[in-house]
Amino acid sequence: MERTFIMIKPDGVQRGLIGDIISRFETKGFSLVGMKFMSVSRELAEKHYGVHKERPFFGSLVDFITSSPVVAMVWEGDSVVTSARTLIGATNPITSAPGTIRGDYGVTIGRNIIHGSDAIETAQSEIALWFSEEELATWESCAKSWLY
Ligand code: RTP
Ligand code: MG
Repeated sequence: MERTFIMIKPDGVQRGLIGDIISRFETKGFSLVGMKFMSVSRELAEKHYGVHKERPFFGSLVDFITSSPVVAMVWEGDSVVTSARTLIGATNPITSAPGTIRGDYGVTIGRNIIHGSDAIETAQSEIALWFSEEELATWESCAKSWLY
């Protein structure tokens, strides 16, 4: 079953959006398999956003992610990587569609509420970076397999 890494960024936590965001993933039909509320070290933030290290916004992005706690999560389900990106919306909240998390709550690109892995391989490396195997709980839904 496919998994993705989702992080509610410091602005999502500060604005009280944790419950709403988790609810959107649950009601869509995905299963939570890992979650922790945590402060992020510079080392972890720099590794997580390593692909952007040459970009002009890298320093301010790392400053922001380490500024206040985040909620790190792993969600599981059919095509969850792509579906999560759809639920989240485009990077710049000014153009994210209404109904998406960023489209409903965001205004500026540097404060866009939430992160989601952008591909299956990225998801695998991000899950391994943020979680140990023991922190992930695999569970069977009591619903029938045809129910989504
Ligand atoms: P994320 O990785 O956080 O889920 O966001 P994303 O895939 O939609 O966008 P990405 O290109 O990976 O950018 C990572 C984060 O960097 C900040 N950013 N600022 N021009 C800018 O100032 C700029 N561009 C990107 C955003 O907060 C973005 O989420
Ligand atoms: Mg990204």
